[in-house]
Amino acid sequence: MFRHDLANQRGVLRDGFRASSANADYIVALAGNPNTGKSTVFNHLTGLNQHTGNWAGKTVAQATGTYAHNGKRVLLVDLPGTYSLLSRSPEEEIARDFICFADPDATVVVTDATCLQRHLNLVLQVIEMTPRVVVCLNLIDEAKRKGIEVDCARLSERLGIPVVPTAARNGYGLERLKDCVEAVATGQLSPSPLEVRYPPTIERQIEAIEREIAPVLSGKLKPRWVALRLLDGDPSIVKSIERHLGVRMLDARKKVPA
Ligand SMILES: Nc1nc2c(ncn2[C@@H]2O[C@H](COP(=O)(O)OP(=O)(O)OP(=O)(O)O)[C@@H](O)[C@H]2O)c(=O)[nH]1
Ligand SMILES: [Mg+2]
Repeated sequence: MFRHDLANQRGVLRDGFRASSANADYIVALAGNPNTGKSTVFNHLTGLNQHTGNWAGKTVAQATGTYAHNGKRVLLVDLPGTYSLLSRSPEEEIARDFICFADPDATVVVTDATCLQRHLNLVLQVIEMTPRVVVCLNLIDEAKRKGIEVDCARLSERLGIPVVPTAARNGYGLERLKDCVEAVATGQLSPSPLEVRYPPTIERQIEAIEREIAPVLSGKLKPRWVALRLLDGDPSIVKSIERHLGVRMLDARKKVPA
């Protein structure tokens, strides 16, 4: 069942990203490295029901569109193509902030089956933020042509999230992708993603920071993920948290161990 209360709470945040949930039952973000077939997936799913513009306050293009599935209306947001979510560029910051603060009901990460290893970096970064993730293993036709076989069941088991093989150019696998997205967005399926563990010295720092910031975040963001970004020395996450969640990070920031 769709979580109406949560939807209302998130409404304001989503409007800030020009992704109003007013006419949709749920919101789905489409992330992925450049040139993985995101727009092909997006066009196939949304057809002519698209709207293009710019992200609020940025010169980066934004495309949103809707599709209907099992009687529900889904708003799909095509995020800028990024290799990571470390906010080193406006594109990376938009993708990160949308997944974090617009709190989509599901995030699809489109990957290239012909060079999967390179794409898993982004998948791991997204599952550090949210468990509601589906991997779209695109270009499976190209992979087959090159003699590359991917064990999707094993990959899904290792990552702890659904993995759907697709060939978006001819529509292969996209019905199954919609089913998986719906299952994750509605909570019918609750993935438990792999948690990347770091060496003990880093884990101790993560725990110390988590303890300090958890009360400030009050359940709105995963403290572990924010702690990792603070350890990265990324000041933009503090600004984004203050802007989007309306909380003060200043005190927590002072206590971050050197
Ligand atoms: N063979 C094959 N080609 C595909 C598939 N999906 C997309 N393509 C092709 O891959 C190219 C890139 O696709 P796009 O959809 O533009 O990729 P994108 O991720 O939106 O790219 P950027 O927006 O530039 O990051 C296009 O030429 C597509 O036709 C697929 O499943 N199989
Ligand atoms: Mg594109």
